[in-house]
Amino acid sequence: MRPPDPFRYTKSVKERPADLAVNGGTPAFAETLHVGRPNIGDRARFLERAAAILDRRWLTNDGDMVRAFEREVAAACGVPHVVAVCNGTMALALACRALGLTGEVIVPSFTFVATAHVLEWHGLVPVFCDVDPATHTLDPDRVEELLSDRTSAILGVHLWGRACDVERLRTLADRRRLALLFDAAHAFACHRDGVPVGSFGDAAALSFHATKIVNAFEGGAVATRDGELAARLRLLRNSGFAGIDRVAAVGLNAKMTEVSAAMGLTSLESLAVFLEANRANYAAYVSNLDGLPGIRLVDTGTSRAHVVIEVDQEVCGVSRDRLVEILWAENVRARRYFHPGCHRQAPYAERYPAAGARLPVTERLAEQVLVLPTGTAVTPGDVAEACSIVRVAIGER
Ligand code: T4K
Repeated sequence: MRPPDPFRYTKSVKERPADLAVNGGTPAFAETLHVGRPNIGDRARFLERAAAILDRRWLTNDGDMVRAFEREVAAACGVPHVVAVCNGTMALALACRALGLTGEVIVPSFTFVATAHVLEWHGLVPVFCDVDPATHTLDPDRVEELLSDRTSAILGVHLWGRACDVERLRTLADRRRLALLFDAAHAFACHRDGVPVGSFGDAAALSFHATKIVNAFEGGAVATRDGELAARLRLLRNSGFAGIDRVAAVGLNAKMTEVSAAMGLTSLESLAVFLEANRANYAAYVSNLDGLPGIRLVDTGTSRAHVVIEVDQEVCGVSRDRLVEILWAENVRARRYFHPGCHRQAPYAERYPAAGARLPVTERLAEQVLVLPTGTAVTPGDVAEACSIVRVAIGER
């Protein structure tokens, strides 16, 4: 006999189809359950830091809080250099510029659109590549097929915090002297065989957006082992200023503010609490979705900051989109990240109308993937209730 599972909940308000809110039942949650509800650390610590910032009258531009945040993030990523910026998009943008990318860049289409937009914004050509069906990250075999004389870099995305096949991508990049950049927006506090995911590649772009496990309201950073690259990034984030009135590069204003860094530092102090909440919720999802036909829980990064399922309509009889309607009616705001794939969004859809034909895994995932709520605003009991809705929706009760 199996021992009792502490994460398995037997009591739920949704037992039969008539209970569903789409069929006239009362919504399961009075307060909406969001994907990406921010984790809030110790308020008193944050307010103390905010007061210190005001007292110092140093609000932005490489202040003490930003420097302290950079040190903490560098330690967590196991790299010597971290350059904090205003968001993850600017982290990617500055990294592309600092690495001197030109021509074509291989990038997955199954990602947040900012990954592709950054390339487009720089006048680079995003070459959309398919992903591995198990990990949802770049498929190195498909990458190899797309390399050309115009390729200057591979931009992999550690989607859901799950590391790309970093060894094979490194081999491909080295063979052709390409830059290897990672979008690690989802990967802070994730490890691969004990190695922080943010440490891979020539550089990794992190996001500390409100919805991320550690947040700085808005924030981002580039992590790298390369001191010269870090120095270029520092120039680029501050309009190219190399001294008080000497401009040495075409930079932008990508600076992180002190109050953002204060939130980031406060958030980092509670990281263990956030991780514990994610792990408990993930265990509850594993337990309560166990054995549901046509529902696959994806093995996401070790922070478990993302809970991702694939819904196979052929097996469970309900489409992902119908499941979204059912969950939203119950006040569970599950999200269709990253539907419909960058290649089907402007301006890429018009430019590459046939791209879908060489992206079969992306096309399927864009139709089947659903992201479910987790984080400190969600409890294992909420998870059990949300899973009971899925069960009833697919006729498993
Ligand atoms: N690369 C990848 C792979 C990424 O996923 C992202 C961003 C980036 C690069 C770029 O990093 P950043 O430049 O954003 O730092 C969100 C986030 O805005 C974005 O950061 C994130 N990825 C993306 C996956 O999701 P939206 O428009 O779906 O999120 P939003 O702001 O509507 O928030 C989602 C839910 O979270 C809301 O329904 C409610 C809840 N929420 C949100 C905020 C901001 C709250 O409860 N409180 C809040 O303060 O894009």
